[in-house]
Amino acid sequence: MKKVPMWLQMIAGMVLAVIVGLIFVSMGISEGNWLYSIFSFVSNAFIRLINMLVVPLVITSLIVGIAGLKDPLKLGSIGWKTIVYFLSTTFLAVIIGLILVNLIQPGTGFHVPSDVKAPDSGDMNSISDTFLNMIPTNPITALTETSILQIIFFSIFVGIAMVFLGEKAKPAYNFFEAFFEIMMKITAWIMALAPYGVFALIVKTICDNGSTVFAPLAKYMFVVLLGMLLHLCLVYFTAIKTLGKMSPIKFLRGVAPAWLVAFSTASSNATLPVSIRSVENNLGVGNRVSSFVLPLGATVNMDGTALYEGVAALFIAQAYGIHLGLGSQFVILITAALAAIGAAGIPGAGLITMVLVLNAVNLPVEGIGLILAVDRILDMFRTSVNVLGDCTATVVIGRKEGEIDDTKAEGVA
Ligand code: DAS
Repeated sequence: MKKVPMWLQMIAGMVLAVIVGLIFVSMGISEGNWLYSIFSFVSNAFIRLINMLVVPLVITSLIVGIAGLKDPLKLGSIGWKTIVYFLSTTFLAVIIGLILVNLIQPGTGFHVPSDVKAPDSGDMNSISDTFLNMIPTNPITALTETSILQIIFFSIFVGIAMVFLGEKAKPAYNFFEAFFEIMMKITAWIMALAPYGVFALIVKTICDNGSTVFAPLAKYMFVVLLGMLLHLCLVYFTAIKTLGKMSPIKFLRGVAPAWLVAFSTASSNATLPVSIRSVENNLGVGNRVSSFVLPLGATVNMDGTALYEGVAALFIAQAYGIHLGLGSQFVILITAALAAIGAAGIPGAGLITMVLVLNAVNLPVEGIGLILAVDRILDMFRTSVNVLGDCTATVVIGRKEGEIDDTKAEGVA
């Protein structure tokens, strides 16, 4: 019998969960009822499992991704251009997301009952504190206290040092690589539980908030998708045209195999072989560029995820009726970018690192329950944007390095 596609299973599960949730609401089932307790237990357990992954997955993904560059010479002209391009597009993505979520306010008017206190309103010195607090005075306490920004900061240093140490760091690289494989296996198991976790969360969320939850969720999805579309048109197409000296339509057609695989797998890592083949065979990008930019990009360049993290954090704040000042939103800008850098190229990674953005501005981690129901659908779109961002980088840097053979791209025109 033909396997039902994942996306169809997901939508069917969500519809069923909504029906069950509405039946529970009509029966007056709420907190205190044994049925409600079962769904509450399953959803809380699932959120705790996601929390469990954050630290080990971020550490191993970053160290292996950066140390995997192997050749410090690659950190030469290609390296620095790539890092500047990656950081610029990531911050632009978060800025686009923050502008939209402040303008459209998808979570406003939908108050989740909670005694969560509003974080201190951000002011200028909290911005310098954000940067200072990123530097761990003790990496071990950063681990035990789950100071994710400090963990990311330290992991990036470890990865770069391993690149320069080369063979001397081989044992460490082998350890972290094996640990990353272990973490990806555990993540895959936990993500396999997602349909059950999402089902329980939808039922619990409807029991807690009634059917009023749909409109804000739909608006939240609209803001994320609109933000990614704007990022594609305003940032990527401009970069491809002005810096890559290539037609955006030719580019999109050339990398179509990559973003289609990214959409269906929701995994940048799984798409990597297709991305490399697409930019080399269809756009004429040289292997010297693609073999550096794409593997690094699949690990640290996730513009779709960064935009999503910024929007989701503010949506949760709005839903809890918490006003975040400019300083706090600046903290979100930095942490959403770092959360995207720390996210692994596997399904659900963006949701996992979401925890650090919420922690950074004292937002309740349970807020993830509000967005989890639609996360897998958004993951497919944000992974597509992540992969597209990596591919635009190869065209822009390839052009700067004189590593694009336009004759190869002719057939794609
Ligand atoms: N699924 C991740 C990726 O592979 C992105 C995310 O979870 O945000 O890029």
